[in-house]
Amino acid sequence: MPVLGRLDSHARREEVIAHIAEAARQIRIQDLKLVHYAGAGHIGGDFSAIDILATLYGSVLNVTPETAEDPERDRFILSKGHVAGALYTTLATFGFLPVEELATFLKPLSRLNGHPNRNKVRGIEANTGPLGHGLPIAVGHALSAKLDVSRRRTFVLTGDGELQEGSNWEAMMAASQYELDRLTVIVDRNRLQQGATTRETNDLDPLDEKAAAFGFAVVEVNGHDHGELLDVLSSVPFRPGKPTFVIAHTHKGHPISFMSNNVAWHHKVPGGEQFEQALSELESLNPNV
Ligand SMILES: Cc1ncc(C[n+]2csc(CCOP(=O)(O)OP(=O)(O)O)c2C)c(N)n1
Ligand SMILES: [Mg+2]
Repeated sequence: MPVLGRLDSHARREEVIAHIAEAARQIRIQDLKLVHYAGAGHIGGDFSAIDILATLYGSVLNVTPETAEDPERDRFILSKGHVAGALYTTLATFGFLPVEELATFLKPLSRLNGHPNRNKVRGIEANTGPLGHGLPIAVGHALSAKLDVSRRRTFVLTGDGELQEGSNWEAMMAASQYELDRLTVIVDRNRLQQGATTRETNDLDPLDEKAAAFGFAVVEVNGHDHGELLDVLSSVPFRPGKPTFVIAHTHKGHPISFMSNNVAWHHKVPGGEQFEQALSELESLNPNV
């Protein structure tokens, strides 16, 4: 698999979108293999987040493998750390770690653990896994950027079930108090958590009104539409002095026919026939590549 680069704002929009779409397809293929061969993982949440990750690393984030230690790089924090597999496959696709290393996922002595570890893998900004920690860490990064009078931006991806953790709302109050308009919270709004819908568990709606009441500029996107994601994520902030809250409407397991929007695929592992079918569905997304 060729390593992909980041396309910047000088590239044509259609070219960038095609680049992101191909990256997302490659990431899903790698992620399917990763989960299948490891016999564990969170493929449903991986697949709902991958279009967002591909857009961020494919064009939006000002970070490459060469600038992964640059203090002025943009920061991305994966707060829903259970989808570490999606982050590793994204980082490998964009050259932060060798693609061959993905085969070590969850193996003894591998640095590709079930949750991301910033001390082990270049490009990972925070150790996450216990839900509700990434957004508070992101607020710290965004505040430090503001104190440095820096233009670096901070993006954090949370699950929607994860937003049931009160720590997020404390952090959001602080973000709004400090007017952290270079902070963007992206919510993977797939309406499913582990074993149940968010509505059955602890309903978040009206999420847009709640985030606005906490001082955020709120925008909603189709979290699988690369054009919409690109336009929104590259246009933040929308309101001077306000942090941004992007509600990305997604489906767990997207776009696999038998996984999409099915809560069983939170951490189910595709066996032989399911693996083959999912692989052929992904390969046929763009047979020319
Ligand atoms: C504090 C905490 N409680 C429970 C878990 C176990 N857990 C892992 S994923 C998950 C469901 C998360 O749902 P959501 O945030 O909606 O993620 P997604 O649907 O994107 O997979 C749970 C309960 C955890 N990682 N951390
Ligand atoms: Mg969810």
